[in-house]
Amino acid sequence: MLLQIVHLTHTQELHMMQTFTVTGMTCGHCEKAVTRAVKQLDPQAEVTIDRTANKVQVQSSQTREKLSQAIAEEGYAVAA
Ligand SMILES: [Cu+2]
Repeated sequence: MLLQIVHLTHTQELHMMQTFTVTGMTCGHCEKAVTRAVKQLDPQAEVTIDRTANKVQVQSSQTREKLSQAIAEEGYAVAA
């Protein structure tokens, strides 16, 4: 029973959707750069970007800190 619960939690973690507010994305190339940065960290990640709203949605098993850092290293400001 306990093992089942642990497994379920792990599965949910793998599919965790995280939303970031990212500023500085001015065109399609920026979207590609952010997507590439996330996928370098996690090739399995699903990235959805709404540039006009400064929203980046990432479905990934990586931690919020690592994803945020990857986007910031690409040269875009990530709100806390
Ligand atoms: Cu651009």
